[in-house]
Amino acid sequence: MMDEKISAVLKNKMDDASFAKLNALNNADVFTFVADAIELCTPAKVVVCDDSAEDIAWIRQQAIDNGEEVKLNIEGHTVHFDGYSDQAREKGVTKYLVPADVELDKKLNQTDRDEGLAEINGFFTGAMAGKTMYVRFLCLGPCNSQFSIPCLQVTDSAYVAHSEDLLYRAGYEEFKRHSQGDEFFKFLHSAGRLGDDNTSADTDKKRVYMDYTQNTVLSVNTQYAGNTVGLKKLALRLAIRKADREGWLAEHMFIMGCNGPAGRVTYFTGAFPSACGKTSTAMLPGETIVGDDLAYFKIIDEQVRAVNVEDGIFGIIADVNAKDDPVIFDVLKNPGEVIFGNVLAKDGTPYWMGMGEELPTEGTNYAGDYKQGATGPDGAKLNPSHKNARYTVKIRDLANRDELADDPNGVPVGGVIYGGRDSDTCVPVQQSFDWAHGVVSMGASLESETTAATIGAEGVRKFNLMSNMDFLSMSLGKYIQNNLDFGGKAAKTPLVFGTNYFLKKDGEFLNGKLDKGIWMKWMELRVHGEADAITAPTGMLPKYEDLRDLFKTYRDADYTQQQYVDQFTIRIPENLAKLDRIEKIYQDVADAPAVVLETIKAQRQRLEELQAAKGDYVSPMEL
Ligand code: SPV
Ligand code: MN
Repeated sequence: MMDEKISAVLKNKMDDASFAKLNALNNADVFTFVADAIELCTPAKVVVCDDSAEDIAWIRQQAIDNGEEVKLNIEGHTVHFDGYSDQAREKGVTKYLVPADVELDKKLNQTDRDEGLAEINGFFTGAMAGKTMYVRFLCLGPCNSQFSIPCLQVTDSAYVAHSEDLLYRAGYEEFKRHSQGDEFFKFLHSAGRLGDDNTSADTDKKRVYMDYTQNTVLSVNTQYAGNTVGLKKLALRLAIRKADREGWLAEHMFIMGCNGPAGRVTYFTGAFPSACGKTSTAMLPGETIVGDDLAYFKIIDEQVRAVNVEDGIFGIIADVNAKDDPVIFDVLKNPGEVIFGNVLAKDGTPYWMGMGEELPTEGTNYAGDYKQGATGPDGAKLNPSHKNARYTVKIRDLANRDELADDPNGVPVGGVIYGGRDSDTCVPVQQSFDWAHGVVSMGASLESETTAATIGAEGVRKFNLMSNMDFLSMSLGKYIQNNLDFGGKAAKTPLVFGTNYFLKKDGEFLNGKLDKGIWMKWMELRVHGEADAITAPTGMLPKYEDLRDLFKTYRDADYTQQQYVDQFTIRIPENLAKLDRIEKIYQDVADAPAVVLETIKAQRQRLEELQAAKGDYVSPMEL
């Protein structure tokens, strides 16, 4: 039975149908969260949606009717704009709310819980005046599985709610499967006061606060999906803590199937910082996609298995073109449900940089009206589309969706890949010596040159632990230890690989965009012990002959020994400098597992020995 006071708050703002949907869940925690949100944000009305096609279509129409999305010419396509100063995740205002008696790792952005709540609740007060509050139920991971985490999203943005329909599995029925008191995640979001252009007007008061003690995330005065779509990076932070409590892993990783010889499919997961080729690896032509951004891992029957947390893709659109990314390009050019975000729109057609077509010199973009050569409010030269412009689609609209993408037990993981944007240090692909060497020297040593996916300067080399640094919600040492331990729990530990798609020589990239498909084929063979490798100080390298044959078979390309030597030369000074940087970081992590510094030390020793014997730059042919 619902508490009378709560029932009165709810009934006051919603019609009988909405109230009945909420009431049927018989979950006091849900009732309380929604009632508290109503009292705080004072919306004009509240609509509760279930999993029905009717409710989902209604949400999409709301986004169009209220101007958050505008229809484009192709059936099912819309465009959405975030404000000029709301184009990426904003780390500076994204914080954990930490109770007074708790110490959270000092590398994590945090604030006192009581102070943070007081501040953000101030911003939420009356934030939905005159607006509709949408109450949505979704599910992280496949429904009705041991991976499922039910989620409650309350938002005043139909765009956010619509995005979630594309990106996640519907979860109203999932809530019914759970009982009162079961853990679920909850998200309260308000875009806040809107300007004439329908974007958040008070972005100086943008805040994203994680109240992990309550499994709650609060987000206000922002629309950009990375700050607002609760189930994406906001939930990841909660999931990392839940995984820690329960002995599994929540990672910032894609999952894809690679086709091996004789119809074999081998699954890989991969962690890459934003805008480093993660999504394009996940959707490589000729292979199959399970997910492109978030993965949960559990041991089932002694096997490492992973599920896609999501059901759609919020992908970077810049440089997506017919030649390099044919699978997604096809989706973006044909009827079906797509939200284009922060692109250039002209006469009902979306355009973006690097699409392989000439762009109009004017239109509407992330700054409003756009004309070539114009500058933004801060004086910066405008791009036609934002570098972090995005598309949102359902994975099932991709031609190569893997047939196990919805399997409640996930897919078996053959290999784990760590890759960053690195112009001068790491070889394009190598395998670690074992799980711990991979977790430490590849995952826990991941660095990447910054991109437009977060606000700040681009091209600066940044440490990014397992590409999960932005989302880490517990101590670095414990998180690494959890990863180390996890591998040991399975009968067969996945192999670990490091990739680098961005290696340069004399200022030029050494690899083409589709070369990653060849690295994938090599890794697939390694998982089954069907390709040899050369032992280098940093890991095991492919042999020239194997790559040559793979390039010939899959690309009909002649891969020369010179290309191989340029790409796979061990650059010892750069590798040593990287070890110095990483070592310095871990010397400052009090609970870093001992194996971290030991692994760094051993790697340095191997590099120095090789340097003494053969000089600074050692060709793989000399190993
Ligand atoms: C990323 O930046 O890693 C993304 C997009 O996947 S966001 O939702 O902004 O996190
Ligand atoms: Mn991501």
